[in-house]
Amino acid sequence: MHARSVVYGLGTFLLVSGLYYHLRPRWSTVTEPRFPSAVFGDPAVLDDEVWDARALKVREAFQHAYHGYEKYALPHDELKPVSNERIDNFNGWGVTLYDSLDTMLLMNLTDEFERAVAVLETATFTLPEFPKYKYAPFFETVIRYLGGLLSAFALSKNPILLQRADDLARRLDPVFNSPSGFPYFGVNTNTGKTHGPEIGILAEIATLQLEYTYLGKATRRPQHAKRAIDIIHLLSKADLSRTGGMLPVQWSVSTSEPTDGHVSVGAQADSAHEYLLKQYLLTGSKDRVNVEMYLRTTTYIITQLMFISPHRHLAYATDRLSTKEGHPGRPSHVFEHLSCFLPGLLALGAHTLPLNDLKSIGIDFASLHTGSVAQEGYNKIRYYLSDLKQLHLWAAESLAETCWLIYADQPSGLGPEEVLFVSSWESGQETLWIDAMNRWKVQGGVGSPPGLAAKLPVVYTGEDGLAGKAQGRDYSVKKPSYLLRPETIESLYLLWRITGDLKWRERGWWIFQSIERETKTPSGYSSVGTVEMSPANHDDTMPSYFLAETLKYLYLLFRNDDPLPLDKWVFNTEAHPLPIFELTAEEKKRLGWPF
Ligand code: DMJ
Repeated sequence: MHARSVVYGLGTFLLVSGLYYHLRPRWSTVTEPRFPSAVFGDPAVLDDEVWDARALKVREAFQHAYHGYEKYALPHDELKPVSNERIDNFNGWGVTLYDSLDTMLLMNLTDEFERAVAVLETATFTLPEFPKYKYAPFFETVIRYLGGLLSAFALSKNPILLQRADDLARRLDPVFNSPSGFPYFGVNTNTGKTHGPEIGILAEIATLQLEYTYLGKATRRPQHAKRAIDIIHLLSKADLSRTGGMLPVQWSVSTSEPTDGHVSVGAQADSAHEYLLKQYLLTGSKDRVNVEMYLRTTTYIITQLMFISPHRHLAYATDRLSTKEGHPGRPSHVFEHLSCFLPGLLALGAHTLPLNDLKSIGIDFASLHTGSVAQEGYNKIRYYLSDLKQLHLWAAESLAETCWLIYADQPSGLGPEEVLFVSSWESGQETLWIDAMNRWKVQGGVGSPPGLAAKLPVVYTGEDGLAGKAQGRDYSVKKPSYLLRPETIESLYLLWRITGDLKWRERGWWIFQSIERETKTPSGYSSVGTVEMSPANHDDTMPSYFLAETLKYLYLLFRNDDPLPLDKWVFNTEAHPLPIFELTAEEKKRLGWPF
């Protein structure tokens, strides 16, 4: 795999590094030749020692951030890395500590880990007596605290971590006392009083399956596993005909049916789609219900939510505001940083599922697509039915190309929170990626499939934008902040592991250098207000997911060995790895496991 990469990469590099100097964007306000190796993968950087040194740099970055948190913020939630103040925004239980545990274990930071365990040993998970802490938000508490504890237990086997996880889950349990069984938004862990509206948000009601299944197995307690089973049942029996089998964003916690046709892969939805595949993988690839939902969802995403821009041919995934009368609603053409987890998920599905032989796992792909919306999607992928794996991988790689470019296009080298594909939105000349793919196929499939060709960045500052000069990128920056988010790095990591193509690893290194240059403070790393200038302006926040996810995926991307093989571990949505397992017949009986 690597040898092929070397030959391919060398040819491409020689060709394109020459081309770069002739074609580099002269309208750019950043003119230094800083891109070629990151764009195409520099075959000179194949030496394992170089990558080991890079992994060590990330380990140092983690220590810098965590030591700053320990010094100025512990036992509170997060460090404010400019003012050296602290903030409690997730229950005040020290969320950065919990989110960091398994990263410490992976990085072999034994001292930090032991200090952290000494703190959590006495945790009670009761809310401090302030009006601010009326309830613990269920979703964030599960993915960060529970996920962190379970993953650290799986890696260390320290029983205290499992006891804490079990205790926390029991305190959260009243959230399930809704008429349908979907969790309420939050619960007061002192009183058991629940909190939340009638309308539940998809990501918040359907991102618990991995954590509760593993918790049920590890503790041998059926009540935890039942929470996962119930959610899977509710999702699988909902009427999704309006959205072609895709889970919409808003749901009634009374009736467990969707209340709108808004579909998205970004905020408020992302991890629910992610858990369809990952739940299937976690439980040994046996359960048909989740994988069938995943397959319907990805057909919808590939055929209705993926577009390609008119000039630079950038593939992107957007949301549709509402679905009416059996037809997909209008796309917003907003592409969120959060949606950049999708290329990694599609690549993981292409790598792990027998997409070209679904019959081997008892699935008739055609019959999954019932109803007019789903059938329309199935029809659109007709040229690729014999090689669905390749289609999913191309979708993944073309989206990842854009996720990377929206970093490389900025003077800071950091990715904005949201961009708007103006050329599609203003002109109404939107092109679905699958339609472009079908035209390419019909014309003989010559050259790169739409969206896949590597492109040079086009760099503008915010001032250029205000002066109306920032043309020719196909998008405008809608929300210019960079919140130290992990999604693009997560996808780079998965694509590197799955394809072996060096360019994904190089791009990760390029982004890490931007993070070091633009976000580092004397005590940690700070989110920035706008990616459109360098040096970037710090906004004094360091979210715990920076230590849980961003630095972990960077570290794993650069490590030469593979401590978490994808056929043995599944990452929860906060990048906490959980071990893949199969339930024995006896365990299935005890846990009431129906799949
Ligand atoms: C993380 O807390 C999780 O990945 C979540 O699913 C959504 N995104 C944030 C980080 O961006």
